[in-house]
Amino acid sequence: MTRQIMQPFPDHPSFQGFNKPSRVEADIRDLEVIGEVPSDLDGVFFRVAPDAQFPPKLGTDIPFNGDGMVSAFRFRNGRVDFKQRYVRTDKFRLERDAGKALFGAYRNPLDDDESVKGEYRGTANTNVVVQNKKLWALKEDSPPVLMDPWTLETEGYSDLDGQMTSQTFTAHPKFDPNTGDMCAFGYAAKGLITKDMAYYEISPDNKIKHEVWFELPYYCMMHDFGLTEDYACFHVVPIVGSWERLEERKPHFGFDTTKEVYLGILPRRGDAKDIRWFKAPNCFASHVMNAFNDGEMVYFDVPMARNNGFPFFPDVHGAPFNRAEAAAVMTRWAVNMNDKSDNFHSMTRLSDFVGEFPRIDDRYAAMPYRHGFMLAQDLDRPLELPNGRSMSGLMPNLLGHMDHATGKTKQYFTGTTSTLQEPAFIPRPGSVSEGDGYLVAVENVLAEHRSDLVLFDAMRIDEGPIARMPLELRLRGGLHGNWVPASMLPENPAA
Ligand code: V55
Ligand code: FE
Repeated sequence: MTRQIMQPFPDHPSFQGFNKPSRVEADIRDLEVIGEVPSDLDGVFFRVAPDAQFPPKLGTDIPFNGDGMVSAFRFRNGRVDFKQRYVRTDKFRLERDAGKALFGAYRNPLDDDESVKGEYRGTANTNVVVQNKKLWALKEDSPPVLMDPWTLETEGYSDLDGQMTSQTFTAHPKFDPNTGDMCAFGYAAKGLITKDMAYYEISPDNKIKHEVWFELPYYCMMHDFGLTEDYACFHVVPIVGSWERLEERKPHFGFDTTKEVYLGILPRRGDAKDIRWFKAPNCFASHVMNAFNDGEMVYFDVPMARNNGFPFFPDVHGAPFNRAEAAAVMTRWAVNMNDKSDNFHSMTRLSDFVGEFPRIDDRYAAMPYRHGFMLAQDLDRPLELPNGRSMSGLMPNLLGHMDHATGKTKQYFTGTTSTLQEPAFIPRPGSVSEGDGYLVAVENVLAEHRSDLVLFDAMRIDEGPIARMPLELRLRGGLHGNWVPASMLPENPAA
Protein backbone atom coordinates (compact mmCIF):
# COMPACT_ATOMS: atom_id res chain seq x y z
CA MET A 1 0.00 0.00 0.00
CA THR A 2 1.40 3.39 -0.93
CA ARG A 3 1.28 6.00 1.76
CA GLN A 4 -0.87 9.02 1.15
CA ILE A 5 1.06 12.26 0.74
CA MET A 6 1.05 14.33 3.92
CA GLN A 7 -1.54 17.10 3.63
CA PRO A 8 -1.10 20.60 5.11
CA PHE A 9 -2.62 21.40 8.49
CA PRO A 10 -5.81 23.50 8.34
CA ASP A 11 -5.60 27.22 7.81
CA HIS A 12 -6.97 27.92 11.28
CA PRO A 13 -5.34 29.73 14.23
CA SER A 14 -5.34 26.57 16.35
CA PHE A 15 -3.27 24.79 13.67
CA GLN A 16 -1.00 27.65 12.53
CA GLY A 17 1.56 30.06 13.94
CA PHE A 18 2.77 29.08 17.40
CA ASN A 19 0.01 26.45 17.52
CA LYS A 20 1.11 24.57 14.44
CA PRO A 21 1.63 20.90 15.32
CA SER A 22 5.39 20.38 15.75
CA ARG A 23 5.58 16.56 15.74
CA VAL A 24 9.13 16.84 17.04
CA GLU A 25 10.49 13.98 19.11
CA ALA A 26 13.82 15.02 20.52
CA ASP A 27 16.61 14.51 23.03
CA ILE A 28 18.71 17.42 24.17
CA ARG A 29 21.53 16.78 26.58
CA ASP A 30 22.33 19.75 28.83
CA LEU A 31 20.08 22.67 28.11
CA GLU A 32 21.73 26.07 28.23
CA VAL A 33 21.12 27.50 31.72
CA ILE A 34 20.89 31.27 32.13
CA GLY A 35 21.04 31.82 35.88
CA GLU A 36 21.31 28.90 38.27
CA VAL A 37 19.44 25.65 38.77
CA PRO A 38 19.83 24.49 42.39
CA SER A 39 22.17 21.50 42.34
CA ASP A 40 20.09 19.52 44.86
CA LEU A 41 17.04 19.32 42.59
CA ASP A 42 16.88 15.68 41.52
CA GLY A 43 13.82 14.70 39.53
CA VAL A 44 11.83 15.23 36.36
CA PHE A 45 9.30 17.83 35.28
CA PHE A 46 6.86 16.01 33.01
CA ARG A 47 4.27 17.87 30.93
CA VAL A 48 2.04 17.00 27.98
CA ALA A 49 0.57 18.89 25.04
CA PRO A 50 -1.80 18.01 22.21
CA ASP A 51 0.22 17.85 18.98
CA ALA A 52 -1.76 16.39 16.07
CA GLN A 53 0.20 13.78 14.14
CA PHE A 54 -1.95 14.28 11.03
CA PRO A 55 -4.35 16.94 9.76
CA PRO A 56 -7.86 16.22 11.08
CA LYS A 57 -9.89 13.68 9.13
CA LEU A 58 -12.86 16.02 8.85
CA GLY A 59 -10.88 19.10 7.79
CA THR A 60 -10.94 20.74 11.19
CA ASP A 61 -11.09 19.83 14.87
CA ILE A 62 -10.97 21.42 18.30
CA PRO A 63 -7.58 21.89 19.99
CA PHE A 64 -8.34 19.24 22.65
CA ASN A 65 -8.09 16.38 20.14
CA GLY A 66 -4.37 16.55 19.28
CA ASP A 67 -2.16 13.51 19.96
CA GLY A 68 -0.41 13.59 23.31
CA MET A 69 3.24 14.66 23.18
CA VAL A 70 5.10 14.24 26.47
CA SER A 71 8.10 16.35 27.46
CA ALA A 72 10.43 15.36 30.29
CA PHE A 73 12.91 17.82 31.82
CA ARG A 74 15.42 15.86 33.87
CA PHE A 75 17.05 17.94 36.65
CA ARG A 76 20.24 16.72 38.29
CA ASN A 77 23.43 18.35 39.59
CA GLY A 78 22.28 21.76 38.36
CA ARG A 79 21.89 20.44 34.82
CA VAL A 80 18.73 19.91 32.80
CA ASP A 81 18.21 17.39 29.97
CA PHE A 82 15.20 17.34 27.67
CA LYS A 83 13.36 14.42 26.12
CA GLN A 84 10.16 14.51 24.12
CA ARG A 85 8.08 11.64 22.72
CA TYR A 86 4.61 11.03 21.40
CA VAL A 87 2.44 8.77 23.50
CA ARG A 88 1.96 5.67 21.33
CA THR A 89 -1.78 5.45 21.94
CA ASP A 90 -3.75 2.89 19.95
CA LYS A 91 -5.05 5.82 17.88
CA PHE A 92 -1.52 7.07 17.23
CA ARG A 93 -0.27 3.64 16.05
CA LEU A 94 -3.28 2.94 13.83
CA GLU A 95 -3.04 6.35 12.18
CA ARG A 96 0.75 6.15 11.80
CA ASP A 97 0.36 2.82 10.02
CA ALA A 98 -2.29 4.29 7.73
CA GLY A 99 -0.33 7.50 7.13
CA LYS A 100 -3.42 9.62 7.82
CA ALA A 101 -6.11 10.39 10.38
CA LEU A 102 -8.66 7.60 10.81
CA PHE A 103 -10.58 8.95 13.76
CA GLY A 104 -13.14 11.74 13.34
CA ALA A 105 -14.03 14.59 15.67
CA TYR A 106 -13.29 15.00 19.37
CA ARG A 107 -15.40 12.46 21.26
CA ASN A 108 -17.62 11.69 18.29
CA PRO A 109 -17.00 8.21 16.86
CA LEU A 110 -19.71 8.50 14.18
CA ASP A 111 -17.29 9.53 11.42
CA ASP A 112 -14.45 7.19 12.35
CA ASP A 113 -13.03 5.00 9.58
CA GLU A 114 -14.65 1.53 9.57
CA SER A 115 -11.25 -0.02 10.24
CA VAL A 116 -11.00 1.58 13.71
CA LYS A 117 -14.53 1.06 15.04
CA GLY A 118 -14.38 -0.02 18.68
CA GLU A 119 -10.76 1.04 19.21
CA TYR A 120 -9.78 3.40 22.01
CA ARG A 121 -10.14 6.97 20.71
CA GLY A 122 -8.05 8.55 23.48
CA THR A 123 -5.14 10.89 22.76
CA ALA A 124 -3.45 10.86 26.22
CA ASN A 125 -2.93 14.60 25.86
CA THR A 126 -4.08 16.17 29.12
CA ASN A 127 -1.91 15.27 32.10
CA VAL A 128 1.04 13.09 33.10
CA VAL A 129 1.49 11.74 36.63
CA VAL A 130 3.65 9.08 38.25
CA GLN A 131 2.24 6.26 40.37
CA ASN A 132 3.68 2.80 41.02
CA LYS A 133 6.90 3.82 39.17
CA LYS A 134 5.10 4.36 35.85
CA LEU A 135 4.23 7.50 33.97
CA TRP A 136 0.47 7.68 33.41
CA ALA A 137 -0.54 9.70 30.32
CA LEU A 138 -4.14 10.72 30.81
CA LYS A 139 -7.18 11.70 28.78
CA GLU A 140 -10.57 11.74 30.43
CA ASP A 141 -12.38 9.77 27.69
CA SER A 142 -10.31 6.60 28.08
CA PRO A 143 -8.27 4.50 30.52
CA PRO A 144 -4.74 5.57 31.48
CA VAL A 145 -1.83 4.89 29.15
CA LEU A 146 1.31 3.72 30.97
CA MET A 147 4.80 4.78 29.88
CA ASP A 148 8.35 4.19 31.02
CA PRO A 149 9.24 7.42 32.84
CA TRP A 150 12.88 7.36 31.69
CA THR A 151 12.63 6.31 28.05
CA LEU A 152 9.08 7.61 27.47
CA GLU A 153 8.31 4.35 25.71
CA THR A 154 4.61 3.54 25.72
CA GLU A 155 3.40 0.30 27.31
CA GLY A 156 -0.26 0.83 26.47
CA TYR A 157 -3.68 1.18 28.05
CA SER A 158 -4.14 -0.25 31.54
CA ASP A 159 -7.20 -1.37 33.51
CA LEU A 160 -4.99 -2.06 36.56
CA ASP A 161 -4.88 -5.81 35.91
CA GLY A 162 -8.62 -6.03 35.50
CA GLN A 163 -9.48 -4.15 38.69
CA MET A 164 -10.81 -1.07 36.94
CA THR A 165 -14.13 -1.46 35.13
CA SER A 166 -14.77 2.21 34.42
CA GLN A 167 -14.30 2.84 30.70
CA THR A 168 -12.67 6.18 31.47
CA PHE A 169 -10.22 7.73 33.91
CA THR A 170 -9.86 11.42 34.77
CA ALA A 171 -6.84 13.49 33.75
CA HIS A 172 -6.94 15.11 37.21
CA PRO A 173 -6.29 12.46 39.86
CA LYS A 174 -5.33 13.75 43.32
CA PHE A 175 -2.72 12.24 45.59
CA ASP A 176 -3.58 11.98 49.26
CA PRO A 177 -0.43 13.35 50.94
CA ASN A 178 -0.98 11.15 54.02
CA THR A 179 -1.18 7.80 52.22
CA GLY A 180 0.13 8.38 48.68
CA ASP A 181 -3.19 6.97 47.45
CA MET A 182 -4.28 8.13 44.03
CA CYS A 183 -7.87 9.36 44.24
CA ALA A 184 -9.58 9.53 40.89
CA PHE A 185 -12.79 9.03 38.97
CA GLY A 186 -14.14 8.16 35.57
CA TYR A 187 -17.19 9.81 34.03
CA ALA A 188 -19.18 8.40 31.15
CA ALA A 189 -17.88 5.36 32.99
CA LYS A 190 -20.35 2.94 31.39
CA GLY A 191 -19.99 4.40 27.89
CA LEU A 192 -20.12 7.58 25.85
CA ILE A 193 -22.62 10.14 27.17
CA THR A 194 -23.71 8.08 30.17
CA LYS A 195 -24.30 9.78 33.53
CA ASP A 196 -22.33 7.09 35.35
CA MET A 197 -19.40 8.03 37.56
CA ALA A 198 -16.93 5.69 39.21
CA TYR A 199 -14.80 6.98 42.10
CA TYR A 200 -11.59 5.14 42.99
CA GLU A 201 -8.95 5.26 45.70
CA ILE A 202 -5.86 3.42 44.52
CA SER A 203 -2.89 2.52 46.74
CA PRO A 204 0.68 3.40 45.72
CA ASP A 205 1.11 -0.21 44.54
CA ASN A 206 -2.02 -0.01 42.35
CA LYS A 207 -4.62 -1.80 44.47
CA ILE A 208 -8.13 -0.37 44.28
CA LYS A 209 -8.96 0.10 47.97
CA HIS A 210 -12.29 1.81 47.61
CA GLU A 211 -14.77 2.18 44.76
CA VAL A 212 -18.11 3.98 44.54
CA TRP A 213 -20.48 4.15 41.55
CA PHE A 214 -23.11 6.85 41.26
CA GLU A 215 -25.03 8.95 38.73
CA LEU A 216 -24.68 12.62 37.91
CA PRO A 217 -27.68 15.00 37.89
CA TYR A 218 -27.01 15.37 34.14
CA TYR A 219 -24.26 14.37 31.67
CA CYS A 220 -21.55 17.01 31.40
CA MET A 221 -17.78 17.43 31.20
CA MET A 222 -16.37 16.31 34.56
CA HIS A 223 -12.86 17.58 34.05
CA ASP A 224 -11.51 17.95 37.57
CA PHE A 225 -12.63 17.45 41.17
CA GLY A 226 -11.73 18.40 44.73
CA LEU A 227 -10.35 16.11 47.42
CA THR A 228 -10.43 16.84 51.14
CA GLU A 229 -9.44 14.68 54.08
CA ASP A 230 -13.01 13.37 54.39
CA TYR A 231 -14.75 14.11 51.10
CA ALA A 232 -14.50 13.90 47.32
CA CYS A 233 -16.17 16.94 45.72
CA PHE A 234 -17.58 16.92 42.18
CA HIS A 235 -18.61 20.15 40.48
CA VAL A 236 -21.28 19.67 37.86
CA VAL A 237 -21.16 22.60 35.43
CA PRO A 238 -23.38 22.60 32.31
CA ILE A 239 -20.78 21.88 29.65
CA VAL A 240 -23.30 19.40 28.29
CA GLY A 241 -23.30 16.77 25.55
CA SER A 242 -25.81 14.43 23.92
CA TRP A 243 -26.10 11.79 21.20
CA GLU A 244 -28.30 14.28 19.37
CA ARG A 245 -25.38 16.71 19.17
CA LEU A 246 -23.11 13.96 17.85
CA GLU A 247 -25.69 12.96 15.21
CA GLU A 248 -25.91 16.62 14.16
CA ARG A 249 -22.09 16.81 13.98
CA LYS A 250 -21.99 19.58 16.55
CA PRO A 251 -19.00 19.70 18.93
CA HIS A 252 -19.38 17.02 21.64
CA PHE A 253 -19.97 19.67 24.30
CA GLY A 254 -21.84 22.96 24.41
CA PHE A 255 -22.57 25.33 27.26
CA ASP A 256 -26.11 25.60 28.64
CA THR A 257 -26.71 28.84 30.59
CA THR A 258 -30.16 27.65 31.71
CA LYS A 259 -28.98 24.74 33.85
CA GLU A 260 -28.14 24.71 37.53
CA VAL A 261 -24.68 24.01 38.88
CA TYR A 262 -24.16 21.34 41.53
CA LEU A 263 -21.42 20.46 43.96
CA GLY A 264 -21.66 16.79 44.87
CA ILE A 265 -20.01 15.80 48.15
CA LEU A 266 -19.16 12.13 48.58
CA PRO A 267 -17.85 11.04 52.00
CA ARG A 268 -14.61 9.24 51.14
CA ARG A 269 -15.36 6.37 53.46
CA GLY A 270 -19.04 6.33 52.49
CA ASP A 271 -21.22 5.01 49.73
CA ALA A 272 -23.32 6.38 46.87
CA LYS A 273 -26.31 6.88 49.19
CA ASP A 274 -24.24 9.32 51.29
CA ILE A 275 -23.65 11.83 48.47
CA ARG A 276 -25.22 15.25 48.89
CA TRP A 277 -25.82 17.49 45.88
CA PHE A 278 -25.69 21.20 46.70
CA LYS A 279 -27.09 23.65 44.15
CA ALA A 280 -25.83 26.97 42.83
CA PRO A 281 -26.93 29.33 40.04
CA ASN A 282 -25.48 28.85 36.56
CA CYS A 283 -21.77 29.63 36.22
CA PHE A 284 -18.57 28.23 34.70
CA ALA A 285 -15.71 26.52 36.56
CA SER A 286 -13.18 23.95 35.43
CA HIS A 287 -9.90 23.42 37.35
CA VAL A 288 -9.77 23.10 41.11
CA MET A 289 -6.95 24.79 43.02
CA ASN A 290 -7.49 22.78 46.19
CA ALA A 291 -10.22 21.73 48.61
CA PHE A 292 -10.34 21.00 52.33
CA ASN A 293 -12.83 20.46 55.10
CA ASP A 294 -13.15 21.66 58.65
CA GLY A 295 -15.54 19.15 60.18
CA GLU A 296 -18.73 19.34 58.15
CA MET A 297 -17.73 22.56 56.39
CA VAL A 298 -16.30 21.83 52.95
CA TYR A 299 -14.26 24.42 51.04
CA PHE A 300 -13.62 24.14 47.30
CA ASP A 301 -11.44 26.71 45.48
CA VAL A 302 -11.96 27.26 41.74
CA PRO A 303 -11.43 29.94 39.11
CA MET A 304 -15.07 30.79 38.42
CA ALA A 305 -16.65 32.78 35.58
CA ARG A 306 -20.16 33.97 34.84
CA ASN A 307 -20.24 32.20 31.51
CA ASN A 308 -18.64 29.59 29.26
CA GLY A 309 -14.83 29.50 29.11
CA PHE A 310 -14.49 27.31 25.99
CA PRO A 311 -15.06 29.15 22.67
CA PHE A 312 -15.01 25.82 20.80
CA PHE A 313 -17.85 24.39 22.94
CA PRO A 314 -20.42 27.05 21.99
CA ASP A 315 -23.60 28.09 23.76
CA VAL A 316 -26.31 25.48 23.10
CA HIS A 317 -28.90 28.24 22.60
CA GLY A 318 -26.74 30.05 20.02
CA ALA A 319 -25.45 32.99 22.07
CA PRO A 320 -22.09 34.27 20.80
CA PHE A 321 -18.98 33.63 22.91
CA ASN A 322 -18.71 36.35 25.54
CA ARG A 323 -15.04 37.04 26.26
CA ALA A 324 -15.73 39.41 29.15
CA GLU A 325 -18.03 36.92 30.90
CA ALA A 326 -15.53 34.12 30.33
CA ALA A 327 -13.02 35.84 32.64
CA ALA A 328 -12.48 33.57 35.65
CA VAL A 329 -11.45 34.66 39.15
CA MET A 330 -10.46 32.46 42.09
CA THR A 331 -13.50 31.81 44.24
CA ARG A 332 -13.99 29.74 47.39
CA TRP A 333 -17.18 27.68 47.36
CA ALA A 334 -18.35 26.49 50.78
CA VAL A 335 -21.04 23.99 51.69
CA ASN A 336 -22.06 22.61 55.06
CA MET A 337 -22.84 18.90 55.21
CA ASN A 338 -25.06 19.58 58.25
CA ASP A 339 -27.23 22.13 56.43
CA LYS A 340 -30.82 21.04 55.90
CA SER A 341 -31.02 23.09 52.72
CA ASP A 342 -29.29 22.13 49.48
CA ASN A 343 -27.94 25.63 48.91
CA PHE A 344 -24.30 26.62 49.02
CA HIS A 345 -23.15 28.14 52.31
CA SER A 346 -21.15 30.86 50.54
CA MET A 347 -19.07 31.90 47.53
CA THR A 348 -16.13 34.20 48.30
CA ARG A 349 -13.73 35.82 45.88
CA LEU A 350 -10.09 35.10 46.76
CA SER A 351 -8.14 37.45 44.47
CA ASP A 352 -8.45 39.75 41.49
CA PHE A 353 -6.32 37.67 39.13
CA VAL A 354 -8.21 36.85 35.95
CA GLY A 355 -7.06 33.47 34.76
CA GLU A 356 -6.96 29.70 35.10
CA PHE A 357 -4.57 26.76 35.64
CA PRO A 358 -4.45 26.97 39.44
CA ARG A 359 -1.71 25.03 41.25
CA ILE A 360 -0.51 24.51 44.82
CA ASP A 361 2.30 22.98 46.81
CA ASP A 362 0.85 19.48 46.44
CA ARG A 363 2.20 18.39 49.84
CA TYR A 364 -0.76 20.44 51.11
CA ALA A 365 -3.38 18.91 48.80
CA ALA A 366 -6.72 18.09 50.45
CA MET A 367 -5.93 20.09 53.59
CA PRO A 368 -6.12 23.71 54.75
CA TYR A 369 -3.49 25.57 52.74
CA ARG A 370 -2.10 29.01 52.29
CA HIS A 371 -0.35 29.40 48.93
CA GLY A 372 -1.97 29.28 45.51
CA PHE A 373 -0.49 29.90 42.07
CA MET A 374 -2.20 30.42 38.73
CA LEU A 375 -1.79 31.77 35.24
CA ALA A 376 -3.43 35.13 34.78
CA GLN A 377 -3.87 37.77 32.18
CA ASP A 378 -3.09 41.44 32.57
CA LEU A 379 -5.80 42.77 30.29
CA ASP A 380 -4.22 46.25 30.20
CA ARG A 381 -1.08 44.89 28.56
CA PRO A 382 -2.44 42.76 25.72
CA LEU A 383 -0.36 40.54 23.51
CA GLU A 384 1.28 42.38 20.64
CA LEU A 385 1.40 39.39 18.29
CA PRO A 386 -1.51 38.26 16.11
CA ASN A 387 -0.46 34.60 16.09
CA GLY A 388 -0.10 34.04 19.81
CA ARG A 389 -3.55 32.61 20.38
CA SER A 390 -3.70 29.88 22.93
CA MET A 391 -6.04 26.92 22.85
CA SER A 392 -8.53 28.27 25.33
CA GLY A 393 -8.41 31.87 24.15
CA LEU A 394 -6.69 32.75 27.42
CA MET A 395 -3.36 34.48 26.80
CA PRO A 396 -1.66 34.38 30.17
CA ASN A 397 1.08 36.96 30.53
CA LEU A 398 1.18 36.68 34.32
CA LEU A 399 2.18 34.06 36.81
CA GLY A 400 0.26 34.89 39.96
CA HIS A 401 0.85 33.92 43.58
CA MET A 402 -1.84 34.45 46.18
CA ASP A 403 -1.36 34.11 49.90
CA HIS A 404 -4.73 33.04 51.28
CA ALA A 405 -3.61 33.92 54.81
CA THR A 406 -2.85 37.59 54.11
CA GLY A 407 -4.76 38.17 50.86
CA LYS A 408 -1.54 39.56 49.37
CA THR A 409 -0.48 38.69 45.83
CA LYS A 410 2.72 38.66 43.82
CA GLN A 411 3.13 38.39 40.08
CA TYR A 412 5.62 37.82 37.30
CA PHE A 413 4.89 39.55 33.98
CA THR A 414 6.24 37.96 30.77
CA GLY A 415 6.11 41.07 28.62
CA THR A 416 3.74 41.54 25.70
CA THR A 417 5.30 39.05 23.28
CA SER A 418 5.37 35.95 25.50
CA THR A 419 2.82 33.84 27.36
CA LEU A 420 3.05 31.12 29.99
CA GLN A 421 1.98 27.52 30.37
CA GLU A 422 0.81 25.95 33.62
CA PRO A 423 3.43 25.91 36.39
CA ALA A 424 4.26 23.01 38.69
CA PHE A 425 5.55 23.27 42.24
CA ILE A 426 8.89 21.72 43.23
CA PRO A 427 9.46 21.30 46.99
CA ARG A 428 12.86 22.43 48.19
CA PRO A 429 14.69 19.18 49.08
CA GLY A 430 14.56 18.65 52.83
CA SER A 431 11.88 21.26 53.45
CA VAL A 432 8.41 20.61 54.81
CA SER A 433 6.86 24.05 55.13
CA GLU A 434 4.24 25.01 52.61
CA GLY A 435 5.47 27.03 49.65
CA ASP A 436 9.14 26.42 50.40
CA GLY A 437 10.40 25.52 46.94
CA TYR A 438 10.28 26.46 43.29
CA LEU A 439 7.88 26.83 40.41
CA VAL A 440 8.73 25.52 36.98
CA ALA A 441 6.89 26.45 33.78
CA VAL A 442 7.24 26.62 30.03
CA GLU A 443 7.28 30.16 28.69
CA ASN A 444 6.12 30.64 25.10
CA VAL A 445 8.54 33.12 23.54
CA LEU A 446 6.06 33.85 20.77
CA ALA A 447 8.12 36.53 19.07
CA GLU A 448 10.95 34.05 18.47
CA HIS A 449 8.89 30.90 17.92
CA ARG A 450 10.76 29.34 20.81
CA SER A 451 10.02 27.96 24.26
CA ASP A 452 12.01 28.49 27.43
CA LEU A 453 11.81 26.51 30.62
CA VAL A 454 11.72 28.99 33.51
CA LEU A 455 12.37 28.27 37.18
CA PHE A 456 11.28 30.57 40.02
CA ASP A 457 11.72 30.74 43.75
CA ALA A 458 8.07 30.03 44.59
CA MET A 459 7.85 32.73 47.25
CA ARG A 460 9.55 35.36 45.07
CA ILE A 461 8.08 35.04 41.62
CA ASP A 462 7.96 38.85 41.37
CA GLU A 463 11.78 38.82 41.17
CA GLY A 464 11.64 36.86 37.91
CA PRO A 465 13.11 33.46 37.05
CA ILE A 466 16.23 32.27 38.89
CA ALA A 467 17.02 30.18 35.82
CA ARG A 468 15.95 30.23 32.19
CA MET A 469 16.62 27.30 29.86
CA PRO A 470 16.05 28.31 26.21
CA LEU A 471 15.05 25.30 24.12
CA GLU A 472 15.51 26.48 20.53
CA LEU A 473 12.36 24.43 19.97
CA ARG A 474 8.73 25.42 20.03
CA LEU A 475 6.61 23.57 22.59
CA ARG A 476 2.99 23.86 21.61
CA GLY A 477 0.56 25.06 24.25
CA GLY A 478 0.33 22.25 26.78
CA LEU A 479 -2.20 21.35 29.41
CA HIS A 480 -0.76 19.92 32.59
CA GLY A 481 2.42 18.61 34.12
CA ASN A 482 4.03 17.66 37.39
CA TRP A 483 7.35 17.53 39.17
CA VAL A 484 8.35 14.02 40.18
CA PRO A 485 11.32 13.52 42.54
CA ALA A 486 13.82 10.84 41.49
CA SER A 487 12.87 8.86 44.62
CA MET A 488 9.44 8.15 43.06
CA LEU A 489 10.96 6.85 39.82
CA PRO A 490 12.45 3.43 39.12
CA GLU A 491 16.22 3.03 38.91
CA ASN A 492 17.39 4.73 35.76
CA PRO A 493 19.05 2.05 33.63
CA ALA A 494 20.94 4.71 31.66
CA ALA A 495 22.37 6.52 34.70
C1 V55 B 1 -9.89 19.84 28.99
C2 V55 B 1 -8.90 19.38 28.17
C3 V55 B 1 -9.11 18.28 27.39
C4 V55 B 1 -10.31 17.60 27.43
C5 V55 B 1 -11.32 18.04 28.26
O1 V55 B 1 -10.39 21.65 30.43
C6 V55 B 1 -11.11 19.17 29.04
C7 V55 B 1 -9.61 21.03 29.77
C8 V55 B 1 -6.94 18.42 26.41
O2 V55 B 1 -8.18 17.79 26.52
O3 V55 B 1 -10.49 16.53 26.62
FE1 FE C 1 -7.20 20.13 33.03
